[in-house]
Amino acid sequence: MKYPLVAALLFACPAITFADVAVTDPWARASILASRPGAAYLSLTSDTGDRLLSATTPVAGQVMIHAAETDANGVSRMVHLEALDLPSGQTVTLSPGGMHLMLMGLGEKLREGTRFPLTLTFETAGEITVEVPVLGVGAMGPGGPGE
Ligand SMILES: [Cu+2]
Repeated sequence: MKYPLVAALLFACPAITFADVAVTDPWARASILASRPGAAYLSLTSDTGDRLLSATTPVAGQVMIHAAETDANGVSRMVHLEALDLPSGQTVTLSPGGMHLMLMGLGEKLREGTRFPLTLTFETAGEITVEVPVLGVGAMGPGGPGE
């Protein structure tokens, strides 16, 4: 009699496709001045494909999704993204020199050793809140030089 097992699998499936973005290694750089925007970095993986629509945190007035673009003269500038596509099964990494979450209008400067909550809103997965540790001013990532 195998029906109970089939029923259990059917019930399990919706839970697998719902709320399924892995947010790994979130971190932010300490900022020198509150008047300068801060930056937060993390890695996002969605098994089913999703889109990061927005982010909020109590420590900043606004969080913007930025990419970095280098023009023909080798000058790097930041490009505002309305949303960040997460192709299914691929890890999208935000890191210094590339994509980042720009923390505009900081209430106070980000101090090394502190943490702040960051709420990410995804098209399919909905809201996911992570704790973001603040690393050193020259840090390149968790476990990297300058941590
Ligand atoms: Cu930026």
